[in-house]
Amino acid sequence: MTRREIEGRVLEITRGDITAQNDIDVVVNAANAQLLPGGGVAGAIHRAAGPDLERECRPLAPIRPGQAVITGAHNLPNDRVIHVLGPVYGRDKPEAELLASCYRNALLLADEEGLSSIATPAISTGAFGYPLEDAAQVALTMIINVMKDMSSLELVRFVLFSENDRETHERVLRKILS
Ligand code: AR6
Repeated sequence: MTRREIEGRVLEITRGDITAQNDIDVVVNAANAQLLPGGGVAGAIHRAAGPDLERECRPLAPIRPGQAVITGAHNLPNDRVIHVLGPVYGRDKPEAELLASCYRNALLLADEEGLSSIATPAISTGAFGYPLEDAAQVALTMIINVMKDMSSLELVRFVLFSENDRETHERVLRKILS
């Protein structure tokens, strides 16, 4: 885990499971448009949260690429879940803008809700096929940009599923900050 102070806020990069962030107020779901369980992050989040999450999601669907909606977290160890729809790489364009919007909208929504910490996986880099290093560049640039506008949010944690993905994000962050 690495921890950096940026604009008086904390940015962490760590390897882990998005459903096991016990000390975090809100976790981000890499959702599908219908806000259904599916695979990857969405599958893991719905499994851990239980069927009431799907029930709460139903009237909020469908969502568009870049959009963020918030629900309760049910059996997850958090207060809330923010569901974002990342772009499908090669199909939803412009993909970098849409991916950046996911992070921007998720962070601003959490801030509006008065939450103090958020954890996010690497949106669009699994089933949606966004190349990891390009996605990391887009995500970290936008997160750093939004940090100066945050009022209640004090901690943003990027949770990567593999050591290789964590190292890539760490390297990209060093490059952005240098
Ligand atoms: N914790 C943290 N990261 C994870 C976890 C986890 N438990 N599981 C996977 N990852 P994906 P997408 C990583 O496919 O690309 C779903 O089926 C994974 O290694 O979950 O936005 C939905 O229903 C990858 O780096 O999200 C949608 O249809 C990243 O999280 C579609 O996939 C995102 O992988 C969304 O695709």
